[in-house]
Amino acid sequence: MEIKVVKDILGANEQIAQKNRQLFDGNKVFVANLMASPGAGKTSLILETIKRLKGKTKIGVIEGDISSTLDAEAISKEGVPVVQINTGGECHLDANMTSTALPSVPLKDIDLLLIENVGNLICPAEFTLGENIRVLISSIPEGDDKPFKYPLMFHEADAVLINKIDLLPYLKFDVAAFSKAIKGINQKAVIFPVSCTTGEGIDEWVSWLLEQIG
Ligand SMILES: Nc1nc2c(ncn2[C@@H]2O[C@H](COP(=O)(O)OP(=O)(O)OP(=O)(O)O)[C@@H](O)[C@H]2O)c(=O)[nH]1
Ligand SMILES: [Mg+2]
Repeated sequence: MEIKVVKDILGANEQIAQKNRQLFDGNKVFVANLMASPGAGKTSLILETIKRLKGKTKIGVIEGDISSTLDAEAISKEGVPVVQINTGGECHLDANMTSTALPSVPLKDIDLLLIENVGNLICPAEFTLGENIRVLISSIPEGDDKPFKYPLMFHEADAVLINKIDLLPYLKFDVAAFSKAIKGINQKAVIFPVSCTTGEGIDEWVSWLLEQIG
């Protein structure tokens, strides 16, 4: 019985996600769903991406958090349209929450919508939002065993960013072993070691993102 309920929820989510996708496609907006643990660097990556694409690509942002508008305030300072979704306890965004935010997103005026999901390595992987790509941000302090512990998240990702590589001299993290573990779960995932602090690897990520937008 429990499994059936979960399937129904996910089926209903998928239907709304398809409607969101039609709206995105109709407005020629490319959408990236950014997923990660709390503090991995989702907002930092969005800020770095905005800086690199200023004057080239018109960006909008949806910020998903259980509570607060802190991340939305940081994005807003960059002069980018941003809408905050407070889930009020839910550990992920879903397609319905996203659709509720869309009337406040200027879809006609943007080319790229970056959606920061709620910080969590489990639930966000289950709920599509209507996005074109799913991006997972892992970070060095989390440890290199995460692909084994949270395989669904790694399986679902089109790209995996390994953030905070500036901390590699101080923490035990085997980038080669981590990358091999990801490839064992998901051969198609593109992997980018980056640092939002030093900027290393960010240009490579942004070039890839622009290629996806086409
Ligand atoms: N050393 C280092 N710190 C970083 C890097 N990227 C982000 N941080 C720091 O990590 C902390 C969390 O970064 P955020 O961008 O807020 O992370 P987040 O994933 O958006 O966090 P939540 O929205 O709370 O889930 C901040 O103190 C950042 O300054 C990095 O590349 N290197
Ligand atoms: Mg954030």
